Amino acid sequence: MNKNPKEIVPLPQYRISNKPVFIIIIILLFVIILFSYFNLQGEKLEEGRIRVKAGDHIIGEITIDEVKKLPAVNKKLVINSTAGLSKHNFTGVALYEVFNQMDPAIVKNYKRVITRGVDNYVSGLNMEEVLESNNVFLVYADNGKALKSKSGREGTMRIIILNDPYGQRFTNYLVEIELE
Ligand SMILES: Nc1nc2c(c(=O)[nH]1)N[C@H]1C(S)=C(S)[C@@H](COP(=O)(O)O)O[C@H]1N2
Ligand SMILES: [Mo]
Repeated sequence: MNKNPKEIVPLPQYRISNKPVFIIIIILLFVIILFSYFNLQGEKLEEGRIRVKAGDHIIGEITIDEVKKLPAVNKKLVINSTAGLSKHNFTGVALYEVFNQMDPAIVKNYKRVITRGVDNYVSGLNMEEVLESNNVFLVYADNGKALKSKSGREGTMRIIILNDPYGQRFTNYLVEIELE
């Protein structure tokens, strides 16, 4: 490429001892490994998939496609939130059906159901409420349209509680359920 190789100015030759450079590289590698470890610990869960756990133990995961295969119901309701009244016609599945699909022992073994959204919004329910015949649903569509994720894409799920007219405990962008 260089037509005249004589124009290339040789780089100045610094005399750096190898040892401190080597030590710094080792320290940097260690820091990178440490950070990636903490990153994995606080792993960001993705919408469209729900992780069910009890303590540190992961009981199971269910995807939106698997939820859609369960017997679907439509639920009309009006949410009376701070933003005013909003009319909905949600499509989804009773939450206990989702638990039973994963493991029928879940509804017997746990008393509390803590729901978490991708934005870390946390809400709680008692298993008794979940087992009521027409109360807690895991929904994925509203007025026939797929629910939008936090970033506006399709394919997210939400908890609705028919006995809660104000909607505070409705967890949007659901990614995790913790059982106690
Ligand atoms: N993930 C998540 N879910 C949430 C909230 C939130 O901030 N994040 N707000 C709650 C509150 S206070 C209300 S009133 C309803 C609002 O429902 P909307 O998103 O359909 O307006 O969602 C509830 N669920
Ligand atoms: Mo609210």
